Amino acid sequence: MVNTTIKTTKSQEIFAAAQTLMPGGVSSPVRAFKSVGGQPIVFDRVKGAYIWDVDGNQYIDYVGTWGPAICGHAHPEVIAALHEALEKGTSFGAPSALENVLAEMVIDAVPSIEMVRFVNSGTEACMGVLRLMRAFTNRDKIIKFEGCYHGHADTFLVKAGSGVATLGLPDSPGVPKAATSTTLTAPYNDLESVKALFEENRDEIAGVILEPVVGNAGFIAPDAGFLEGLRELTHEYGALLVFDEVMTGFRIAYGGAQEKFGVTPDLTTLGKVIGGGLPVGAYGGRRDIMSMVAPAGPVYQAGTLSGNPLAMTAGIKTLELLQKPGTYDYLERITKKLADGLLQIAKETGHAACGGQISAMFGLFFTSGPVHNYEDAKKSDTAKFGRFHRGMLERGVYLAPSQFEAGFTSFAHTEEDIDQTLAVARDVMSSL
Ligand code: KE4
Repeated sequence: MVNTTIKTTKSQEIFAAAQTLMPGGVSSPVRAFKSVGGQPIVFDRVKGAYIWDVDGNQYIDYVGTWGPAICGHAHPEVIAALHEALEKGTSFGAPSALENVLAEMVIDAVPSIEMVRFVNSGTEACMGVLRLMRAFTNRDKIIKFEGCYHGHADTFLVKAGSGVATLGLPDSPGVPKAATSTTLTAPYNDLESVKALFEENRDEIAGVILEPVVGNAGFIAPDAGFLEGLRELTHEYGALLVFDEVMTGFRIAYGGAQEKFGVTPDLTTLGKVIGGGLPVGAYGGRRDIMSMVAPAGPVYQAGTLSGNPLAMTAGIKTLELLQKPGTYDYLERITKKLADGLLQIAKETGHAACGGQISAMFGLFFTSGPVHNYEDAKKSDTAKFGRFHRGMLERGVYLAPSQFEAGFTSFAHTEEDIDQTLAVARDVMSSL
């Protein structure tokens, strides 16, 4: 057993102070390590596939600031582009050519998007798309799936994933019944339950919103025919199909899960990767729908820092880097090696486990599975996952601090990083 007591004195000091200043000591709940136990490490700096904490410990990073760092952290070309942009100011609050550039790149890349609106987070993107789908159809109800997370706007905080699942929050206090009375939920991968909801709420459902590959209940892939089935059902009942690709956009493929699976929704939300690590979200889709957004149409949505030049610059450079030939083949190859390796090691060390990967997104559950939905995911041994997480952390591998999150690779991760990660995993799983 490698010496597993890493020095985290400074992290502990800083986090203790943080807890007196900010709720839970964090700016976002999942960072608090509540479900995996132990204290979070405090980052000092990141570069490529690596993190250094304030005590000088180095880690191989599989969170990648929750998705944006798909080119590796602080990519030199992104940093250089930002330095140049900084000289021209940090925010305009007015049109800039940079917005045209990133908008064209997004429109060219994502099959469903003919027009796009930039906002500052995935939550904002999902809020905007919710209002728009209701305005376009003149219907109020929506269908979401248990375990899927679409940001923290009231309407979506129903059986949500990510931090809500992590903290076991059934539904957050402070959300009025009126805000969620129009939110219908179904188990992921269950077309029959969706059809039943449409039958029971005929002509009242504005649309169906989902993560086309789930990352917020742990990693759950769509069953064959699920996405196609939703496309048919929404057409049949005059409802819209919305892919929340905040996590999967430009990660599952350059054109997102909708390109990978060949199913085109009516509207798409984006975030994370398109900001290259700076705050950017977006929603976009059919021109006839997007033309309803103010000031072109009556659906109001606004934002002081939306489309700001720094975030646009980081997004543009990140997408340019992702356009390099072979990028997604590389991501698929190293991530498959990692995911397959973890499952093989779990088997060899006697742990029931299942999981998988698609492109640069992967996940592992400690249950024999299979995991098709959130109920299945909740049957996994989350306590064992917590011990696994801590063991990996103490040996220099930083995994998402929750069973109900996905793992992310980048094209900064090398074969050696994967081999090192698997060697550490074997050590940890042998002693779980
Ligand atoms: P943000 O508001 O956090 O930028 O995006 C919300 C969101 C919307 N849709 C999907 C599919 C998402 O995954 C997210 C945010 N993802 C979480 C991680 N699972 C962000 C991490 C956090 O909450 O701190």
